[in-house]
Amino acid sequence: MRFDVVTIFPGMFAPVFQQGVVGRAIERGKVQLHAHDLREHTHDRHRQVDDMPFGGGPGMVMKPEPVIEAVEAIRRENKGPVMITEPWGEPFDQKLAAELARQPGLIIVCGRYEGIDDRVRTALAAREVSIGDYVLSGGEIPAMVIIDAVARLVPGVVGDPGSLAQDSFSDDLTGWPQFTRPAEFRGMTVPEVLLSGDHARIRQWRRQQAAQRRVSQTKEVKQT
Ligand code: JEW
Repeated sequence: MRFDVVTIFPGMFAPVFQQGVVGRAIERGKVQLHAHDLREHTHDRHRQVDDMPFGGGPGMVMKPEPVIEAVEAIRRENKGPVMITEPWGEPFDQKLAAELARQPGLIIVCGRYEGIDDRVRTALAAREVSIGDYVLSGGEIPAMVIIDAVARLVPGVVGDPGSLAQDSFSDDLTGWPQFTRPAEFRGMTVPEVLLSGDHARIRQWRRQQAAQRRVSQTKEVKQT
């Protein structure tokens, strides 16, 4: 699967995706990631990517021409859908990640400043996606979140298919408490059941703990 990102900060992506599961997938050719510098698609001496908002107001807006020219160039190589990360977009969740993982690729445009001229969305039939309800300073980190979540669903990216199945199983994103050696650390012990070797009891304990985690997480959300 091929990911193309359009950004004014292309250097942000390599250090993140040189590491870990996705980094290995890139090395093995399962995933391709290209971060394109938006400024390479300007034609003026100042390589200007932003301008003042029509109607007035604070800040700057990303100009449409460089973004559209960048995406048109990328589209010759990447036939996937165009996405724009925006705080008001369609919520990004595991179900959407699974849907996007079936595409041949994704083209993600990262906004900065006060956002992108809305004609970009219209002209490119772009899908607006949000990773959550908080204010960020740009679309690069949301793009990384989407790439990470989608890339690990590409066949062969996650080494042990068992851990993948467990993640995407029935929206159970919680999991159970994990422990490793030592069995006792500063007086804190590991639940006896996990040392028992009784796999039926372990399975039952994990299911029950995961359910309990979901309940306590829901309570915390309600309190705020
Ligand atoms: C996000 C792209 C580009 C995505 C998620 N927040 C905010 C905001 C900004 C400008 C104007 C109005 C609100 C900052 N911003 C972005 C924020 C994505 C851009 C500019 C983004 N949160 N924030 N989930």
